[in-house]
Order: sequence, then C-alpha cells, then structure tokens
Amino acid sequence: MRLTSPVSGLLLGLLAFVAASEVAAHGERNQEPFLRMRTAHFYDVAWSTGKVNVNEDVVIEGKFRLFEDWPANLPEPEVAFLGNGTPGPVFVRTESWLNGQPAIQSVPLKIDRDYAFKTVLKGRIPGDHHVHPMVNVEGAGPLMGPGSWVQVAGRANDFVLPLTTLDGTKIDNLETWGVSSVVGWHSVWIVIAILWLAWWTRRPLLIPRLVAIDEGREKLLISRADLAAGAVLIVLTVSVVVIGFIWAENTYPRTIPLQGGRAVVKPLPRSDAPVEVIVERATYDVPGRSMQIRASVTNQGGRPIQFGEFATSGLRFVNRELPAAMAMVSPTYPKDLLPPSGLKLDDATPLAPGETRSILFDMTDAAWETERLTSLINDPDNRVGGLLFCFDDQGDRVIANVSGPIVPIFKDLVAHQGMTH
Ligand SMILES: [Cu+2]
Repeated sequence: MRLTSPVSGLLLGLLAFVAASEVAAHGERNQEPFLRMRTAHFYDVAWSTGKVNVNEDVVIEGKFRLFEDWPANLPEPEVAFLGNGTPGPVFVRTESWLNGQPAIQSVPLKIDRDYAFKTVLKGRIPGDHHVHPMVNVEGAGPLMGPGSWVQVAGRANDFVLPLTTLDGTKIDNLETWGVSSVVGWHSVWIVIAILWLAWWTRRPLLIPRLVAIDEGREKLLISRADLAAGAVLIVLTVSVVVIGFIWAENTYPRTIPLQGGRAVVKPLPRSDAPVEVIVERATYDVPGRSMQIRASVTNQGGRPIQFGEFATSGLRFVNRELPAAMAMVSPTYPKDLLPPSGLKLDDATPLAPGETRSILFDMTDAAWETERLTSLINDPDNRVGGLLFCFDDQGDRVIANVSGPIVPIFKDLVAHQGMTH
C-alpha cells in the first residue's frame, strides 16, 4: 500500500483537478451546433445582478425566437417549458413568465415567432454559478441561452423558502416542511418490512426449502405460527394504511394535485417592416476561424436600414461601427459572448427602402473554436443559422432570419469568397 500511495495521491489530485475544472462549465458547448444555431435564439438577455447573497433574487429577462429553419430531425416545440440552466439546484426558481403570463406549466410554442421571458431565481447554494435562460422542448431537450456568472455569497444553511399556501397555512421553510412526516411514515413501513423479513430469514432458506418442495413435503414449510404471523401482518398493514389515510385527510384537509395541464401563451406580434435575407453562399474558413456569409438582402420596410449584429448560439457579433447596435450592448454583458472583432460588412452604406443588395457579412473570431461551433462542419445537416439585427435611421430594430448551407474551407485558398464574387 505504501508503494502505491504516491500514485494514488497523484490520481486523486488529478481527479480533483478534473472535478474542479468540470465545475467551471456545464456542457453548453457540447451541444451540437445545429441545436445551438437553429432552435431557440436568445437575444436581449439581461441578468439583474452578478452577485447575490443566499435568499436574494436574480432576475433574468430577455427574448427568444424559435428559428424558422428548425432542424428537421427535431420535434417541433409543441410542449415547451421555461427553465434555467445552472449547475444543479444552486438557485430556486420562484417565478417564470412568458410574454407577461405565468409560465409555471408547459406551453406550445410557435416556430418563427418571438417570446419574452422572465425568471426569478433565489440564491440557495453559495458559489460562482454560470446561469443561463433555457427552454426545454419535449423530444428536443434543453435549449440553452447565453450564460453569465452569478456569485452567490453567504451560507447554505441560511437558506429559507417561506410560503403561505392557498388555505392560509404559513410555511416557514419549504426546504424542510413535511420532511419529518415523510421520514416518520417511511420508518413505520421499514420497521414492518424488516420484521416480516426477519420472521422468514431466521429459518433455513433457499436450498433446504427447495429440497423440501422437491420431496413433496412443502406443507412442512409453513407452520401454524407462520399463518398467525401472516394474519397479524395483514391486519397491521391494512390498519396502518387506514390510519395513515385518516391522518393525512385530517392534517391536510385541502389538497390540489400537481397540475399537469398546458398553458397557452400568444407569441409577440411580428415586426411589420421585414428584411429578407437570402443566403447565396456561406463559408467557414477553418484555419482562419472566419465565417463569411454572402446574402442578398431586401429592405421591405419604409426606412433605410443598417446591419448591427449577427447573433447565433449565444454569441453576439456586433457591428462596432454602428452606434445604434453598440447601444444595445450592456457593459455587464458577458465578454466571452462578444467576439471582439464583431460583425464586418463589405458595404456599409444603408440599404434604402425597397432596395436589394448582395452583402458580405464577415464574422472572424476564435470564439467559433472555443465555443466548439466549428464541429458543425462534421454535421450531416450542414447549415448555419442566426439572427441579423437591422436598425433603421430612427434606431428602430428589425430582426431577420439568416440560414443556409455552409461550406467549410480547409486551406488558405486565394480564391476567397469576397474576391470571387
Ligand atoms: Cu454555462
């Protein structure tokens, strides 16, 4: 043992290191690019604070659009549930809202429509937690929004969740409420089970009994005392069930079953000045970590527009030359989700009402790699998707869908897309 201890110490240390680094992220980057680029696009997400004490609230608000080019291999969002992506139950979600309506239950959602959400999370377990908004879609799984670090300070033991029920019962702490009755009733049943097992296991067990049966002497196996014990057990069990029922009825005279119904939430109204984007060619330059989309863009609205942001998978490629777009970026927004070079255009002149123009959108950043979106080139359904945020000369925003097949470029070819066109 002495010889192996340095090795096991090293292994333990390694394990601890792996465990510690696992805590820093919780798998959002492992989701396939098609899930992150073509399902729920979260935008305008804001976290009310980056630091709370145990028992204090963080409010997460924002919007999401269920993408028009929803992957064919995923079920449509007919049953969806608003949640939050956090490493375990480190918060308690005390409120959920969709378009101002309670979102306690699941709702059917519509593709190519937008929803505003709000969740209130109450700090429960201290630590640094990465907090994402999330929509769970039946059959498709959790669709995560962008994540931001929220620090919960204080002591876990101080956490309380007080509540007043519909019949006026005051609960001091939902965390511990009713636990003693659960433990008490389980103990009663465990004691009965142990007594019954002990009654039979005190005698010769399997093989001797098998031999007795083989020899046709099974009557020997059950004595009059066994029959009496069985009768006592039946009476005891039925009595405990009846007493338990009466006790529960008296203690909790009014109970409401868990609600399994579906709510109905209307999507947000559509913008009436659409911008149409038809992708002509999208490439991903693997060594250059650069996504380029050449698209034919038509301004169907009545005012000239400019392009301020391309948002996909929680990443925001912002056009740093457009003040209206930069104004939408909160100084507290997670920096890792704002690639520094942002969105670049080959032609930044505003697109006039009714005009159609072929524009090259360039998003070059290591984030494609660090966010593991580059694995999209290995997908059998090789498509890129995102939202293009357009701003008119009055600062109003229109959000256009951008989607199309993408071609990877593995070598630094001279024939770059911008030049061939
Ligand atoms: Cu995260």
